[in-house]
Amino acid sequence: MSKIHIVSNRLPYSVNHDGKNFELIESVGGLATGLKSVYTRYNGKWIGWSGVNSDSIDEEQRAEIDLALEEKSCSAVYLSEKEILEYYEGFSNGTIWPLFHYFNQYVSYNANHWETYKNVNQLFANKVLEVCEDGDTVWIHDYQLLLVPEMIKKIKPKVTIGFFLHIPFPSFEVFRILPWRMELMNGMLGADLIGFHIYDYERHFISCVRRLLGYEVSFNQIHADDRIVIADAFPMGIDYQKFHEASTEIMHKTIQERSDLYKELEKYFLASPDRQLVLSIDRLDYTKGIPHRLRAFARFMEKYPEFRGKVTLIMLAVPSRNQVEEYQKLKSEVDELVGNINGSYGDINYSPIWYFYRSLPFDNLVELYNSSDVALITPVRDGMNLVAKEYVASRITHTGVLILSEMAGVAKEMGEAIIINPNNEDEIADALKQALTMPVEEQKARISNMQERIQRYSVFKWANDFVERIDKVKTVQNDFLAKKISSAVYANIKMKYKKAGKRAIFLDYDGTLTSFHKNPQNAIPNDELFDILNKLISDPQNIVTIISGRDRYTLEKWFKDVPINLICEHGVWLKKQGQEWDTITAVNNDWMPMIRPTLERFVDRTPGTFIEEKNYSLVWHYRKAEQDQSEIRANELKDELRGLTGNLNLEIMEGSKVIEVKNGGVNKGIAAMHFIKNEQLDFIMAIGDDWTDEFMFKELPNDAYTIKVGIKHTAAKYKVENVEAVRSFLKGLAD
Ligand code: ADQ
Repeated sequence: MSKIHIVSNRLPYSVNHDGKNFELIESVGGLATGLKSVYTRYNGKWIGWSGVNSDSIDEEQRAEIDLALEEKSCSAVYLSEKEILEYYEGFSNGTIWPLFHYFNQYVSYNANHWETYKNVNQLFANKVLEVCEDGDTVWIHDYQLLLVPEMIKKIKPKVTIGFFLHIPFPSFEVFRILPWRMELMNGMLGADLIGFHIYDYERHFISCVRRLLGYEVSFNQIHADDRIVIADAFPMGIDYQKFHEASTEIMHKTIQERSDLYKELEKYFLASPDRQLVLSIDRLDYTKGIPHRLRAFARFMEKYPEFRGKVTLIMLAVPSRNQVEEYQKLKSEVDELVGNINGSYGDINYSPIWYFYRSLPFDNLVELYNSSDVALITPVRDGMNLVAKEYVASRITHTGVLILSEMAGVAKEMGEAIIINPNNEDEIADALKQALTMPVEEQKARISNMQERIQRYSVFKWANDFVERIDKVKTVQNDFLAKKISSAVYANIKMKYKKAGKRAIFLDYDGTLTSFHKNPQNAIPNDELFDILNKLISDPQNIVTIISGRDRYTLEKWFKDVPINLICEHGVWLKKQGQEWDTITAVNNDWMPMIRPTLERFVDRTPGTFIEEKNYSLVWHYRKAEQDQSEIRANELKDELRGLTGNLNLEIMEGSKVIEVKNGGVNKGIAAMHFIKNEQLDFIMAIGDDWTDEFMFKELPNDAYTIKVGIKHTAAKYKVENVEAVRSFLKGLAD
């Protein structure tokens, strides 16, 4: 069985090291638990940083740590103090983190940090390359390792790579700000499957791929140069049972068995039974909207004074990245706000806010989830937010209310929460009132619905889903590989070619013999192409035909010195060498004045597009236009045209960045068959790249060699990657 390896910035064990001795401490976080279930089941390794500063240990100590980690199937990357500072705190947390969370003002642009980020990503990739073999799968996590997929793929293309981003992927307008945007994009596209928490991030990523790299995308399949890459959404879950069971257990404990924290809470409740608790938990991070939340809580105290003395906000902030200046400033701001609010609304017996700046053991966390009437989770931007799910999972009585920011990925799944805009203090104040007075029946209905969903889609299901999807990506990719012309297939075609008495060869032009140009008039054949064609034509046994959607004047002009056959406008016009232009069906253009105004309207609305009028067709070109917009317009246009062309016997053809309307009853397949109908042929071959060529692939006899250029689905028997591959294939045949 092939293995699955996990790669993340941190290993699921941290190494506690006092300069002499060390111990391994297992991480009990949900992600670690979920992923451990994957790499242990599939016999893989977990590659990551152990948290040790490599400057502080010698070779011997490192070997000892490695050995201990080896027993846990972990393989450690070691980072020096400088690397930690520049790769982790610098580029990861000082550049990518703020930018991807839309905090442009905090983004640092430091070329040294970028260099170190690249180098450290290479260290991770090297470590992975040491442990993985062809056929294995590697699942890489998060924004610290965006370049690792490409680094692995380059060296070991037969390793399947999954990548999951735990934070938001920003819109193109934000992502484009980064000087290193291309490198990061290409880095990620080394993966075969790229996962995000929600569809919005996937959509942003795909739009960046289109705009920055110009790759075609159909649905969520990205047609990269040599591979299909799939982007998809996998909303991460939690270990639901763990929270639910721990909460049940805690509920059944006597007061004496409970923690000190709970005993304090109990005193508070006993003092006044109508008291209510609002809970907020996060890392102290500017993305979590903590100052906004505090101001909104003050607004609530102000607006609804009847709750003063009765409602307390327990605010838990886990210290985080406290070396970074923005985090230090945030800490001061939060300290000050808490002080102000407690000063303004508290008294000797009552503090509106209980503020804890520390991490808590799991049991305490569950106790808090269990005892709080409301969870107030208001990030200004958050990839997912697991605290929301943990709160819901811990509500074993099904009571409780979740107030949730619409800016958290989790809001997409939790429609039953009270959804707020974190910047709207008034709305949050009202939401608090609504939550604190919500009838129990309504609370139960809302919580139960959410519980059902997060129980089903746990972190284990999430991890399994991702792994299964990687397998499906392989199937899509293999569809291409299965048809790719191998050396054995090539040898066979060449042998049949040599033996054949008479041969017909149909070659599409744009995207097959030559690459696309923004301006189609610039896609002129070059000397290399003329050489190849002349070689093929010089063999009297060959009937070589260019079969294209182009108009006849252009092709005639370009190939006037080459004795080649031409089929133009998708089969409307045919010209055998030495003969005049001919057509196989009676076609007319009466329909053009009716259709043209529609196309003109689309040109007016879509900058960069234009109309080409061929003899028997009208074409709307959108290659030069802004990609996302023009694709939407193309769909609209097709839709409108379908309505208009119903009774006119017209065909709407979608080529590569063109929509063409032409007389029905003519296509490349019919034309090619017409061309060879009286010939005695031993070898037929057709090469083309877009779906107008599919007519040819379908119509030609079964024993024809039909070859698709590119990785899209096709009726052709074989595939080649690109124009260069077509040229070298034809050169090989003709030699
Ligand atoms: P985080 O930004 O860390 O994660 P979150 O998803 O809420 O945010 O996870 C926090 C975790 O820390 C929770 O499991 C919670 O129980 C724990 N925790 C919080 N406060 C604690 C405390 N005081 N003591 C102990 N434990 C505490 C990033 C992204 C998120 C994304 C996750 C997972 O920023 O958007 O949801 O990764 O992909």
